[in-house]
Amino acid sequence: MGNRVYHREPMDASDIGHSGLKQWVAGIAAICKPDAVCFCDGSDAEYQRLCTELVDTGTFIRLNDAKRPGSFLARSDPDDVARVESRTFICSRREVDAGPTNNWCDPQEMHATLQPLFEGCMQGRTMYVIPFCMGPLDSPLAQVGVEITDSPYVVVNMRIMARIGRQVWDKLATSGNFIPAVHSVGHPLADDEKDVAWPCNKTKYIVHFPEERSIWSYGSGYGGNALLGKKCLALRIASAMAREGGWMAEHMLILGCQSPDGDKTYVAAAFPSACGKTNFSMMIPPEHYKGWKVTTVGDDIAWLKPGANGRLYAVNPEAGYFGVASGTSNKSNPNAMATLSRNTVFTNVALTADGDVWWEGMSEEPPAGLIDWKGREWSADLGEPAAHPNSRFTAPADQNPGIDPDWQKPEGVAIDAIIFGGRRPGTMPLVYQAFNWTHGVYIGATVGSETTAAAEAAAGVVRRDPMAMLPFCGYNMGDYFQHWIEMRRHIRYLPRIFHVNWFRKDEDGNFLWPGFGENMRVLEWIIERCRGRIPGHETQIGWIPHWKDFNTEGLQGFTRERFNLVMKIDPEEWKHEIFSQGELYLKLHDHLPKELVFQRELLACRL
Ligand code: O2Y
Ligand code: MN
Repeated sequence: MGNRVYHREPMDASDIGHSGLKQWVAGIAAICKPDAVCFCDGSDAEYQRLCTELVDTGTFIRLNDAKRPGSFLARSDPDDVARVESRTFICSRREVDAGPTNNWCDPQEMHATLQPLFEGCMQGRTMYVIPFCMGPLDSPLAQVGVEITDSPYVVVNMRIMARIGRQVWDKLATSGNFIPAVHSVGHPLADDEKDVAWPCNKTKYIVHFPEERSIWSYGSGYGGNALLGKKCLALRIASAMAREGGWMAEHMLILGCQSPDGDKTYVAAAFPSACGKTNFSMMIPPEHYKGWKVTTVGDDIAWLKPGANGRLYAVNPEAGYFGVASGTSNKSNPNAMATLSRNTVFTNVALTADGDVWWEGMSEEPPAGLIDWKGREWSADLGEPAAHPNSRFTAPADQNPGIDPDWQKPEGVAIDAIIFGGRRPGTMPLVYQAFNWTHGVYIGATVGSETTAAAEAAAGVVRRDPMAMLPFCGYNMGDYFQHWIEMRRHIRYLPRIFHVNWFRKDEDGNFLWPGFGENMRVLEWIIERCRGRIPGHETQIGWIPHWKDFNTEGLQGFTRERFNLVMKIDPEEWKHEIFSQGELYLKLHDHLPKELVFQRELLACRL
């Protein structure tokens, strides 16, 4: 193929005994025509070398080692700052299998579209081959992928986000299955052409072939578009695999909660993006919760599978956090702040005069002398935030002081509760419990979040995001609901299902619930319900807490009147809610399970 293969201790191409994989790599190299091919060993030496290269080429700024050891700042192209849903495709053979909520294209047509884009796209660059494992290496749920990329930024981030390198080469051995994932920033370099700090292309494609089980991504170097183990594999491809294999790939955090009696309960929770998932997964109970402890298994994705004992087990397929920096502070999430105190890659945050990082919400006052995410001297007069609102930290999960001791247990942790939630200024009480599994599926399927002024859509509109999976389900959403309903037959001890809403407002637009660590009070009620230790109050929409069973100790100003407001069920608001669900139901009508149609009818009758 005429490409130079780096011979670097301890890994080179001759170490790879997997002939199918080698053939695939050679084929991709023949198309993309990189200057060199590097098989990643995942070692610390390799990581350090790549970070130094990224500093030398201007992609990374090394942060002050005394303040932020082993950490770097990257600034992306201003046009490459987030996942691009409009350029994300599910290319199943039949359009109906992608469903009306995904962008679909015929697989052959899409391959024909991608082929010329990938032709020679890595010229002047090194092509990295990253073997990665989603899930603990020895887990029966683990899935191996191999990402080919021309972005050293991606290699460095993948090393934090997944288990990569020699351990995965060993797992693959000579013939192991893997999910091929090809990524290019789409910015070939002509002879002597100088590279830019953040190469990318205006043309972008993030493409999934669920039947082939492959991923192709072109034109973006950012987050979910480029770190292909995360949303692409662990959600879109995995959700299609899970449907066939009788398990579930969900956009859920997993946390453990230990009460003073030593009992531990694990819960999984799905909230749409920007509803505080990372904060909830790393919550620290308030002062008076002596003896209570919350631990993190995962902050974003859960793979769930029924165990032989009839319980539902969950693993976090990831090994790091790609968290939103903006808004993260010692008040909102002290464990996240500790996690990102070292060995962290920051993207699109502001740089302080002393070589540290800052973002809106980290402190009340911005420090003097900030350089913003675009590399400009920042002042409030610019009228723009210093950090991009979607600025990110990539940090290793094992640096989280609240990491759960069993977060890497191969079989996962047994889940007792599933929580759905959204950002709802009205209608939705602080917490309620589904009557049963099918009712819970209906609650999850109708999850919505009200759009904020920052979102593209008009503020105040409820955007439906079923199970928080709308951008991440690799097949027809109606079939996905059916899969949820069918899982009931495979789980003997079904988790209880709840809905929470931290965002309810009073008539003056003030939040009724303080949020953050106080969410522990809601979690306590949920856990006590799962353990069957307290009665619920039956309402038209589900079970809600009795005032006497809801722990308000030490919660200043939270009177019974306020409790009644935050738990209020207003039949008029609910009629509107049922009506507004109609849009989603209509969109999915031909694959919508009858059970969900009946659940909506039943709710209407109860109201
Ligand atoms: O904007 C991106 O590329 C990342 S989106 C993301 C990243 C981490 C966790 N969750 C999300 C999400 O959108 O749900
Ligand atoms: Mn997410």
